[in-house]
Amino acid sequence: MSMPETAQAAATASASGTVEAVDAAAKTITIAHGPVEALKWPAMTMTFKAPDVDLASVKQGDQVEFEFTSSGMDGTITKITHK
Ligand SMILES: [Cu+2]
Repeated sequence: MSMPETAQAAATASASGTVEAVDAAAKTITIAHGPVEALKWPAMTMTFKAPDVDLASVKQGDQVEFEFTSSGMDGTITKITHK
């Protein structure tokens, strides 16, 4: 199955890292993540939007793997699982 690539502004990538903070009110998760080769990102700590994630399922210190879409340095997590 192939997805049409028309109008696909956002890139999808996956990464793993450690949860540094969860903000349930803002619906964001801050993660210290490893390098993301697909996007040529170095390892860093950044805050991702997570509007569709069950934030009760993650907490500070969790080791996670996650998928996200990015538009520049603006990332939105679409899926997150514990390692
Ligand atoms: Cu980053």
